Amino acid sequence: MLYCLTSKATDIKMAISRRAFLKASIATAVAATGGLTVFHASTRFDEAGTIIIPHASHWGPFNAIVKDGILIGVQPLKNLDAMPTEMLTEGIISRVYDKTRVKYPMVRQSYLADPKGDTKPHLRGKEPFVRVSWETALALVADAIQTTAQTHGNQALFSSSYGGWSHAGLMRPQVLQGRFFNLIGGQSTTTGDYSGGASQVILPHVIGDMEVYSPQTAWPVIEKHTEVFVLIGCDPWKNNRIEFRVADHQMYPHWKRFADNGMQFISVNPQRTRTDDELDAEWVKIIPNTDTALFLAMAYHAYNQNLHDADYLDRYTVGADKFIEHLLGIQDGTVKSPQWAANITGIPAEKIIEMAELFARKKTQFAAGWSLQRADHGEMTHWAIINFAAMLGKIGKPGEGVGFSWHYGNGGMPQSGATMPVGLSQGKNPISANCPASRISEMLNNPGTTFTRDGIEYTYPDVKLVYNAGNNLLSHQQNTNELIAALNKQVETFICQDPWWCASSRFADIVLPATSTLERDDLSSGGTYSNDKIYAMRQVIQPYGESLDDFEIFRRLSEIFGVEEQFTEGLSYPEILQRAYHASSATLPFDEFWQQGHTRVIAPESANTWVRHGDFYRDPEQFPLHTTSGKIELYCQDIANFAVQDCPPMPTFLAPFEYLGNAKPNQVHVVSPHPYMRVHSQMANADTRKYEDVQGRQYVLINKQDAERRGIRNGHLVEIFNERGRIIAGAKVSDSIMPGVISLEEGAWLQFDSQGRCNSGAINVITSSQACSELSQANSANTCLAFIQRCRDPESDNLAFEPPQILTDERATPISSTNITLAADQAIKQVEQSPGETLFYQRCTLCHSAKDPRQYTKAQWHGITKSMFPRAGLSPAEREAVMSFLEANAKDSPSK
Ligand SMILES: Nc1nc2c(c(=O)[nH]1)N[C@H]1C(S)=C(S)[C@@H](COP(=O)(O)OP(=O)(O)OC[C@H]3O[C@@H](n4cnc5c(=O)[nH]c(N)nc54)[C@H](O)[C@@H]3O)O[C@H]1N2
Ligand SMILES: Nc1nc2c(c(=O)[nH]1)N[C@H]1C(S)=C(S)[C@@H](COP(=O)(O)OP(=O)(O)OC[C@H]3O[C@@H](n4cnc5c(=O)[nH]c(N)nc54)[C@H](O)[C@@H]3O)O[C@H]1N2
Ligand SMILES: [Mo]
Repeated sequence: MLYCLTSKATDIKMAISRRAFLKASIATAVAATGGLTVFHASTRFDEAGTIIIPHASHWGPFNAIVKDGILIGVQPLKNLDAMPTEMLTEGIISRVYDKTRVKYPMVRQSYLADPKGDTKPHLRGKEPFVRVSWETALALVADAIQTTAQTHGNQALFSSSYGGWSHAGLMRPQVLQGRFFNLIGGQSTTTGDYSGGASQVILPHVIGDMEVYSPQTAWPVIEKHTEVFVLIGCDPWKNNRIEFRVADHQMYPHWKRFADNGMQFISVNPQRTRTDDELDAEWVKIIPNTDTALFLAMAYHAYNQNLHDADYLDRYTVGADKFIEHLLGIQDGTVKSPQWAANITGIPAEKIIEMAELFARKKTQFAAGWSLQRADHGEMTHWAIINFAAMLGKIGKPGEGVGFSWHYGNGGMPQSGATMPVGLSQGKNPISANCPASRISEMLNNPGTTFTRDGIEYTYPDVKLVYNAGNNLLSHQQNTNELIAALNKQVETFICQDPWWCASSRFADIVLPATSTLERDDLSSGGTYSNDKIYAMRQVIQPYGESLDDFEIFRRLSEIFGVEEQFTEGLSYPEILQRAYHASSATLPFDEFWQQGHTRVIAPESANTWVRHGDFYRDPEQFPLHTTSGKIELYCQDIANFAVQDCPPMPTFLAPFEYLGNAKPNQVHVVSPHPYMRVHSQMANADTRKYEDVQGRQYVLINKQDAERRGIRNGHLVEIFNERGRIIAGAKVSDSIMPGVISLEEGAWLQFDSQGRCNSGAINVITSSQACSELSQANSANTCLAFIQRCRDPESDNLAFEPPQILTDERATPISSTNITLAADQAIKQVEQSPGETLFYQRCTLCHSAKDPRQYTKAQWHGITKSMFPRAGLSPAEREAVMSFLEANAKDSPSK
């Protein structure tokens, strides 16, 4: 495909000259890695030698500018992206050529020396890697999979590839991994996620949907009606900088308009956010993990002052009597008064009263982020907000009520309702053993023990092999030292598939280098809820080193196991992409779309007036919620029946295992928000880190008062520590964080010094892996106390972005693929599936949806499928077939 530069030429030249310094950094990277010799001229070159190739990413769509096979510039697309970020314009290009790329398949030295003997797992992350051929690497992988499955059963194979954050395309590694493993007898997997782990379990019982992944009231309704917009640990300005698919930042001008038109913003947060600055929000400082107390007290005050809406409670809720008794302290003797909450939250009682009255009087939209539920007893916080909003009679009214996804996926953009392209499916996993996403260390340390989640009992598998593709387990899981010890004790083979020497690659036994999306074709769409654009992610450059596409890696493994035909469905890679495009709502012919790089789907006019919970409010009899009662459950009998001690049946303030209320002298509370200049750990190695890092490390935000008391100044190195670990970070002294609280963004890479301190400032070295409760078994990353002091003895610069030591004396251990019989052994176990079951596993299991129909009740499935079916693009008949499968297998199905 040839491209002509005409009208856009000037723009591009400007973009290129603005990014001129990037050429220099590429040149440095090229020099540092011994020369980028693999970049042959692409067939897409035009005569001038400079070509533009459309691509798309979590950071937005863009034109890649390529010269002589090298990406020399990234040009944002103003007509599609309302606010391109530095991550797009500078980050993508700098990380693709960074020295942290994995150039060749690698095996840890002691593992390669004796793959089935003493592999010395304690040397993971410490000893050199040996470069091997793909043949050797895949033979080792296949042999480890086969031996493990034959010795311990397929349940001993574990996928830590829980999430799909690797990239924006259809060909996500964790999906391809699931697809491959499910063809050879399956693997143990994670269930739930880190993001909204607590709310996605409790809220279906309370309000009939997970809420955290649901569309929000359309912005025109907010603009017209809302007077007060309350942000509770919610930072849309930061969190919407990226998307799960392709960001386009279309909500940003609307947020600005809300503020310009006089909408009042109030932000309840231990730190002041970018959103607060942009929208001029009033900052109400709250002690972390105490939001439940605040909302209980406001509910008490509303009741006490007769500001509540008794008719609304009657018509739309159940359990108000019990909840009000709780507020009055009838059972526990504690009145949930503003004074009571003031002592817990640190917010003066008068302020609590003022807010309760303001929210009762004005048209108020409550928007909560998810960080508050990544905390001990995380189930309580969103629920407390729901109960307060219901007391005021707000849920479902235009411009009022609750929303738990304003900060995610451009919440507030009208939804097109169109079908977006969907990639390959994972298929059905024959293994039912699973582990809640954040409980991996506990699983490894306690094989065979039982646990409950949402009232169902499970048994932890006895895991011997961990496969990690497109996930940074060593960065994302809490309590890194505990995790490393558990992996070293229990896991015989740890495989990591990633383009970079990320935290996890370094601790793996076998590292399989994946191409980045720039090195292959793919498709994507955006935004998350609006679903109004489909993007081509066309190949921009040749694969780096010997890296292979994720699809190709799993295709080769499938070939070794004799299931290639099933893996590819007999289709070529381009055919799979074209099939996905044709199954979407797009009308533009594929070739035109591919040339142009995107196509739009227009949202219908009616989408502009959509109100979250609006149907229910208008007619609760015709549109009941999918809770047991069909109403909002202020007290929930289902939860009471589970009788889980640490998750009471109505919102209750329970002291977290660590918070300022039980801190030792000098301890601070550590919150770990998502990064402004990264997607988790992605971009940690990019040039853009210069904008945020302090002395080359993750920065920590600390209040002036706290800093002064400890002799810490802006730019100093500090050591943050507790009984779980120690990290070194760089101090940003600021008034934007309240005293007693420090904040470190999650996602730094790892580098331990000789004292076991992480010299890169990776937060999870000090966080706790304790579950937030036995109901959801979700993580409690934001429940963390630590000490902080000046660090005067760093041993070196941060070396997390130096590649590990690599040896080149290969000793190949090729293993004949004819020995691999696993798939044949398993094939006989495959049973026939109903059409609904097939459709469910083919089309409905991507992203955040549950994979096991038994995890939800029939009613809950009706709630969840409301957004799942349109996303999957099922016809009415297909929906019916899937629903009957789900009903027959739901948690409360009589056949279960
Ligand atoms: N730029 C960027 N955006 C992202 C991501 C990213 O990595 N980078 N990741 C995406 C993903 S996977 C997810 S799950 C979402 C996460 O979305 P969230 O969980 O909502 O986001 P966080 O940034 O963790 O936290 C938001 C705010 O909560 C505050 N906070 C922390 N603890 C408390 C508390 O106890 N009470 C109150 N009131 N506030 C508290 C923090 O100070 C922070 O300002 O973000 C998504 N968006
Ligand atoms: N303390 C604390 N910890 C947290 C959180 C918190 O708030 N606080 N948040 C949690 C949440 S909500 C989440 S979602 C997780 C996120 O945790 P992860 O999803 O593990 O985070 P990422 O850093 O995005 O990891 C994606 C990996 O995919 C790799 N990758 C990119 N492109 C490709 C590709 O094409 N192929 C392959 N094979 N790999 C690729 C990247 O290099 C990277 O290593 O972290 C959790 N951890
Ligand atoms: Mo997340």
